[in-house]
Amino acid sequence: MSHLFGVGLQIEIQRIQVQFRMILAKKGGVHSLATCFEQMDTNGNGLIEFEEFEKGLKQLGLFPTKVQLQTLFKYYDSDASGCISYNEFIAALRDPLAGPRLEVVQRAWRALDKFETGKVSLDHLFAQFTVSNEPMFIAGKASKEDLFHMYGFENKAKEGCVSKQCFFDLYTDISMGTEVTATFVKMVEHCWQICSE
Ligand SMILES: [Ca+2]
Ligand SMILES: [Ca+2]
Repeated sequence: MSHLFGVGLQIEIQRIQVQFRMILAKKGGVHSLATCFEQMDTNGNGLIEFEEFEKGLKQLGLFPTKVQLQTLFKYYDSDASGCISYNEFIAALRDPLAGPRLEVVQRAWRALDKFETGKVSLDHLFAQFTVSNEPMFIAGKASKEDLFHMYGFENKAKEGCVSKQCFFDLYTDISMGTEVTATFVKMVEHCWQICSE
């Protein structure tokens, strides 16, 4: 009996998650994740407590029941510390890369990490990084350095290298903010010069 109840609850929670993701995607993907987190964290301590989580979801038009809310909160709070950190928040809301989106990121990584070491140096990334198709670059609003910085590779690097996991996480975030799959694929192909033709 409790098992059946559990399955029903899981489906409800999935439904809430889908709605939550759709709201965030409409607001602009990964950038809205950061904004959303800040707005939910009303006492500004860098963590989302249970009450903040409940209020925040309500403000977005989501009204889970108390049981759903508790389950959802536990799912987000993966280390069971009693509050949701920013990393936990992002991890819970990420849409995994799939289909052509996953394929193109895999292709980009293979082109960068030719010897399959699982990491690529920042210097090599920067050398391969191509911005000639970026609207901000074309408009003269951002340099190659600016754009590289916007991608956040330096922040993710350890000892001057970006790991495969970081690279995929970064593109998972970018993918969330890019509604059309063809646009995402083209962007990655141009960026790393792996156009298929
Ligand atoms: Ca807080
Ligand atoms: Ca936590």
